[in-house]
Amino acid sequence: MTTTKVSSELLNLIRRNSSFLIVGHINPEADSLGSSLALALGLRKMGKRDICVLSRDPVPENLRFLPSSKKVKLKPPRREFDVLFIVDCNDPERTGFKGLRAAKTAVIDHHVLPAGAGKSGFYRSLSASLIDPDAAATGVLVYKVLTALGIPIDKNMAENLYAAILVDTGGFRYSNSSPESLKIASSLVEAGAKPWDITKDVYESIPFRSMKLLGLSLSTLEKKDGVAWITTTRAMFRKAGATAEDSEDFVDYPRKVKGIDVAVFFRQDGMKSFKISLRSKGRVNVQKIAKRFNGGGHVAAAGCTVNGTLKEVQEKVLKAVRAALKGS
Ligand SMILES: [Mn+2]
Repeated sequence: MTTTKVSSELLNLIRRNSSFLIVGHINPEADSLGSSLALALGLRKMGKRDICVLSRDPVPENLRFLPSSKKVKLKPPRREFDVLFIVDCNDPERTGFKGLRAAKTAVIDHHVLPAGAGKSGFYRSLSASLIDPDAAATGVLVYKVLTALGIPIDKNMAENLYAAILVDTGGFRYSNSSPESLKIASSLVEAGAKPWDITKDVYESIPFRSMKLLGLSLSTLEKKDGVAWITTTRAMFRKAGATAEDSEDFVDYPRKVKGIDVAVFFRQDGMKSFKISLRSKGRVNVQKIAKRFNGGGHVAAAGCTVNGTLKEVQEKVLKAVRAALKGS
């Protein structure tokens, strides 16, 4: 059963059960972790004692400030839970785990369901769900669930939910910075979340090596026909003593260039292998471009891997981007 409103099925599922396994997606970010942790804290406040927050990948360094993030488990407990909550994704595969054990399953998420999902066995098997692609963050939905249950939002829940909404709205800059997400953020600040403290942890704690790598990469910036791009080579990673993780948000920089429609980031992973990140400012669907290279993603953010020399890869990818721009 899937709905975009907090349903009585979902509330009753929480009220009537006592053990909960909560899992987000692989490579978790603030929304996945903050939503999972806030939900766990809320359930605990209701008196539920058996709650486990699970993640396939460890909590990233810059999110270890999230209250109770130390309790995140990386291996599923052997026992069966009453309820499995899948959070900030809607495909069990995205959790990175196979065969998680629970009597009932529910999804809380704001991603678009895959085409034809309604007919699939997984969605039919759900006991309850809250799937609203119009929600700015899963944190918004968890806030609504906790509020509907009458749970007072404490400081620890507020910090987790504020971080979730902050990051998924790009620091309250993206078009999903709606009256609703701003109102909820405001009530989270009232509940004790400190915007500057959280901003410092999330945005102003870049490792030195990563900043050095950014400098090297930005020196490759080019712009042509509405496209801006930067490249990070293996030599740059070596020079900065950095790894792929340190270049996580680099595609945001060419996107900031005035007058461009598409930003591309070329990251060299192997001698002849490049990870490509694509961002659109709204005119082009970059997911379609990524799909041509067997990648995927969303309308405004997508990625793929392309093999070849840097020159070959850039020619191929930029040609596809230009074609998409012409067709738009
Ligand atoms: Mn999210």
